Amino acid sequence: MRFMNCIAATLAAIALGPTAAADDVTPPAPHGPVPTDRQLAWHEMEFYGFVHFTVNTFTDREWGNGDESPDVFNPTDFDAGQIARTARRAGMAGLILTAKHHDGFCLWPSKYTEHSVKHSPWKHGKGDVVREMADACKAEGLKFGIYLSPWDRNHAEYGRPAYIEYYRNQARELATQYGPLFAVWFDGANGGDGYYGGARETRRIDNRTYYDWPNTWAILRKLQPMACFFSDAGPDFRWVGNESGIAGDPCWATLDLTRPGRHPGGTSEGLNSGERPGTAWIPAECDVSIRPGWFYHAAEDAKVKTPDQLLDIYFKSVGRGASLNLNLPPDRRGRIAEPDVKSLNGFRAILDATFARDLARTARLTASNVRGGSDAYAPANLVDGKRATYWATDDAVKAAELILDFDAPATFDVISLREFLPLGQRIESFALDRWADGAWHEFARGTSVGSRRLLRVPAVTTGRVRLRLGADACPALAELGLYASPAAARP
Ligand code: FUL
Repeated sequence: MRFMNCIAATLAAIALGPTAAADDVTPPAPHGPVPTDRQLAWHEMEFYGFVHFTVNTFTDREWGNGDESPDVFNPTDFDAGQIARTARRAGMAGLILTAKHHDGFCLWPSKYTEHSVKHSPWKHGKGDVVREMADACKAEGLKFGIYLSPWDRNHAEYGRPAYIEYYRNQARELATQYGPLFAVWFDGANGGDGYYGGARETRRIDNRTYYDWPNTWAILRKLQPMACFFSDAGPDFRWVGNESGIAGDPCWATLDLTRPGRHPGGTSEGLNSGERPGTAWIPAECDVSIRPGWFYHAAEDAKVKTPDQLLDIYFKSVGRGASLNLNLPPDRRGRIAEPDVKSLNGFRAILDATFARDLARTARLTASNVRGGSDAYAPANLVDGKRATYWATDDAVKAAELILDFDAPATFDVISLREFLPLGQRIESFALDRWADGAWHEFARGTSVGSRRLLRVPAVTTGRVRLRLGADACPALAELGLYASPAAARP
């Protein structure tokens, strides 16, 4: 009771008292590992897609053996514009194309191999899927990225040093000929049986040493400084440890790089939840296909994820601070099939309706503490729609509260929180209460926030909401939003 009085007095003082005009109040010091500029740009994307397309689309397989004839690659109506448009309308910010999958077939006319589109019947060997996808993404305002499988079941030298040179040459081609890349995706499936130039044998490699990743990354960094590199262990973003699109709860953006086995293709321990405090900022990506397989199979037309399933994935990936990489596999025409488009449209319509109106913007906000009493760190920053401004407290204040007062009772069932990422992941716990019958009643709680935290709750109707934060270092919160999904809005 005494605690409540004290909080009430502080709130009143902040609400009434003059705020020190304090442009000179220093920002909080960063806490723990922090993101690079390229990671911040990637965080802003939140939702993008994979495009799995190659000979497998025509052989009805998930992994080609490497002995497929280029003759099989023959889309009847390839339409990169339709693929990019579908992605943009679904709300995606970019697409990552399988320029080369494990079978080694290249979707661009690489000068380092004959195993590519140049020997396919498609466009009489004059086509370039990577070029068309890169251009279509640009036209739709999407960023473009590539998947270049390290495992190559076609190449005669796979498993030997000469293959690494080949792989790097291909990476250079892709990094120099197709404009800016936002991501290069290095898959963890490596080594096994294959065609290998006719040897048809099993080749095992040591994931830790064979690829000499630091030097491949260095080559690509120079050519594409803003491209984020994916693997099980980063360096820029990490696998989330499953292919079902579900991040852990919590899902910290940090990893401990000193853990044994923490390298590309290494252990998946700790990837789902991240590791705190961790030694590096390596946030999670949830990769999942809209269908059971990564490649298109007509037999899966009736198994496309429903709008509700996609929504659930969205809340468990983007809503847990990870990004969502949703695979849209083109069919044999080279287009996104109708069932997938329909499901994406339904999913988007629900998201748009949910996030159309932020009720927090209609409330009066009062904080238990504002850093230096300065407007620069005031709670108004939570509802200005900007990730660059934030509410922060004084350094000594690691537990803080915020109250939202509404003129009339508001009904919502979705809560959105974002930390100010350049200062690191500081919040350890949060809880939300509603005011009813003269007391606070908790209706939601959680731990990690990071890039974004979305919570779905049974609809709450109240005139007052309280957010309580517990942090490792004074919190820096960039957004608080309250929304009503179409379900909550229904009487
Ligand atoms: C896996 C691959 O083996 C699958 O074929 C797919 O590309 C998926 C995204 O990554 O490791």
